[in-house]
Amino acid sequence: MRPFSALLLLLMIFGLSASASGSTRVLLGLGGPSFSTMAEPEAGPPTPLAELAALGGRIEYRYQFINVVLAELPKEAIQKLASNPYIRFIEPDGEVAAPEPLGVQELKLTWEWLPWGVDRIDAEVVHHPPKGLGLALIPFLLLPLLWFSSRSSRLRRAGLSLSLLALSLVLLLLLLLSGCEPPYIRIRPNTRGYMGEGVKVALLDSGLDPDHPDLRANYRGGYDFVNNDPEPWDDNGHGTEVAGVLAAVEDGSGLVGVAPKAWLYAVKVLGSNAHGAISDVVKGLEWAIQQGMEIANMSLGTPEDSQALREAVRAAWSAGLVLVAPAGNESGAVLYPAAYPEVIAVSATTAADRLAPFSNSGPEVDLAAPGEAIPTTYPGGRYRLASGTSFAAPHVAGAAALLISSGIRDNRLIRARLEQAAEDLGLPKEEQGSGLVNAARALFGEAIGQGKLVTP
Ligand SMILES: [Ca+2]
Ligand SMILES: [Ca+2]
Ligand SMILES: [Ca+2]
Ligand SMILES: [Ca+2]
Repeated sequence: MRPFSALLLLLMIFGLSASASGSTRVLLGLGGPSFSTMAEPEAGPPTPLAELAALGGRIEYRYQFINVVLAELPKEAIQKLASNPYIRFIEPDGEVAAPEPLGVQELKLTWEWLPWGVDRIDAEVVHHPPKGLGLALIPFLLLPLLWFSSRSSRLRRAGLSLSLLALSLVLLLLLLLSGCEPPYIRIRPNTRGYMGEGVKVALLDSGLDPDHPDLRANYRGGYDFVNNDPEPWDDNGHGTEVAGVLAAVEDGSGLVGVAPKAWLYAVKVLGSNAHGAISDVVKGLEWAIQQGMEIANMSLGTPEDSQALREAVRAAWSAGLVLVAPAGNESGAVLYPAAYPEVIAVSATTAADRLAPFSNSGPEVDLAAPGEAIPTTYPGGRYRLASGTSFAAPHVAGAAALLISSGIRDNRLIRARLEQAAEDLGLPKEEQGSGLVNAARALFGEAIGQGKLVTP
């Protein structure tokens, strides 16, 4: 345990959050010097679980991937249990929430729309790398126009036509040799596109509407830790909004997401009010590891540091997951879990490339992404404009999915690529981190791929 002041503070928190029955839910970190759960050490202090039982506590859940248990405990017993040398920490099961929702607006879509954020981070370039042929055709198309509209002499028209023809051929040759070159992206000819095909993304959120026409094809399952059932339906809307940004399908109607063929797994850890328990987020991360997820997007946060969540995030990172979370919407400090080193903290930008006025900022921000007036899916087959860092995070998670579908598997390398390829918006580092995420630069850029690894 930390000094006594911390314990006192803890007791105050417990005093406030304890239920009427006088018992409270805690996360217990087990371990410590010569710890063994097998047997009680002779003439030593009792094992923490034995002492927990003796004090009238009850284990609710034992995590497999970190040495932590979720327990119900009479609040008088907390101080007693905290002095057990085999208990590394004891903390209340705190609350997380989707960052405060901001104004939303219903959308009516008549044809398939490329959302501005997907366009801004050049995900569409990764989906369909420009072949360059279109550009070379322009002079060809100008030929008849020139011929029929020109008042010059036959000879001059023939001369101009010939030079246009030559220009077309030169352009065609250049484009075939070097590929098309939008600013700062160099794409070799015959580069194939990527859409996040089959990349497993866990959305730790309020669930997902599996019947939404723009999500149905990518929904692959999940779990509801709030109601303990295998149907993580969205009774809030937030999770469905996050899902659409990440992986709305390209099907000719509605919207296109950042990774339109990524597989979505809804891990419901937030209830109908978009609030949830730290213990459920930790369960969600355990599920994500066990189910072989490659990315976990956690569009949720809390200002309170939690040792259990910190250890869960570290274990998920070690298991190879790319972890992404929003900075938060309080115009304040970066929330947890985004603030943990293993998690990519994402701030939100506007269409004018400024920091969105609501976005949190600070030294923990790793990347910026579009987060204001983002068109996305909403339960009931609907569409909405949503604002918040919650919708910036899935831009980054989607870009990671595009990288994974191109064959890059190492989460350290994926993160390094995303950060090295980010576009400097000229904002302070506290606001943009490494810069605005850019999927095309991360995949096709020249200045990258040198294998510099990020080790948080
Ligand atoms: Ca673009
Ligand atoms: Ca359910
Ligand atoms: Ca669509
Ligand atoms: Ca971080």
